[in-house]
Amino acid sequence: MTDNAPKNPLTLLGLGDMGTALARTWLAAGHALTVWNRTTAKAETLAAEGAVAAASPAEAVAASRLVVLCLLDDASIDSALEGVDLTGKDLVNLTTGTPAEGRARAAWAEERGARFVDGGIMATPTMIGVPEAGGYVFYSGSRGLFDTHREVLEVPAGARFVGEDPGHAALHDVALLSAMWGMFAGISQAYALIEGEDIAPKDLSPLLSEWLGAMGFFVGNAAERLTSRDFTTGVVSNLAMQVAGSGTMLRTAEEQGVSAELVSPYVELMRRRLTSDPAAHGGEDTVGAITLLKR
Ligand code: FVH
Repeated sequence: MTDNAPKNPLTLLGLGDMGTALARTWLAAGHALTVWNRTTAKAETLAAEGAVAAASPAEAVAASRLVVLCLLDDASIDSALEGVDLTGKDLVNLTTGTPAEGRARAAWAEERGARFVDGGIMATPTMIGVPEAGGYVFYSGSRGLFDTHREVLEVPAGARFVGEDPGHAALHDVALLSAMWGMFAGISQAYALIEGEDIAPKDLSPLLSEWLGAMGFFVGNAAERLTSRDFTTGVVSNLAMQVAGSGTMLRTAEEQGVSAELVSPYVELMRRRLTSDPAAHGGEDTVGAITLLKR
């Protein structure tokens, strides 16, 4: 192969913000890329940049063994691939979904004679093709598919294979996003508390960043305690104290005229753990409260 000969071909279905960002990295890396999008104008834009615009999903799928999906949601996959022959294809689904949707989609692909890997993108479109931005994609499902196409999959962002259960990429994705939402909720509460006071958000900002960094130890602490089921050894801030302290947080919100709706569910969870058996749980780490979440 000469230096400018096209590299491994692939097909991409879905040219929204994320799909377009992915497509541009594969084109820039010299891959022969066939694209399809429901709204054809987006495919024409990519065609002007070197992709081949297919007239239909069937034509796009027929063009390459590796077929990547980056559509809005799981339902849009059915709508795009209804009746399309997937025999012998390697399907990589980067559409965000639940673990159950990932597993059902894997069975659906297998019934149609395709190998399947589900993906969870841990990046925004602006992080795609920018290695220093730290974005990556969780993959799970067929190890054989992943190994065959790893090099192509690593072009837009890092690739982390998290096992052969096709639901696990989505589960990792949602676990990390859930932690992110919790963090966003806490940060939102902090800024709401100072609103209207003589404290500028830009002055609180570095303090918040520093504090969240210092409190990052909770991630590893929780993992260790959930593994050992030891919630009491070496506790530095126990549950009884945290629950007592939460009263101050709630009263401060009240004084500042700020709703406590973002933080009160976590306070309630800690309180429930404590009141279920104060003698047993008062000296515990707050990690013990996690055990109440599983239904
Ligand atoms: N953008 C982001 O920040 C996040 C980052 C993490 C991963 N998500 C997920 O990536 C999937 C695609 O997201 P997106 O940003 O590209 O989304 P849109 O710009 O809204 O594009 C949606 C594409 O899906 C096509 N589409 C929608 N419905 C259908 C359908 N029924 N049949 C066929 N295609 C459909 C849509 O086509 P069109 O509107 O242009 O015709 C776009 O190509 C997504 O799962 C995120 O959760 C992104």
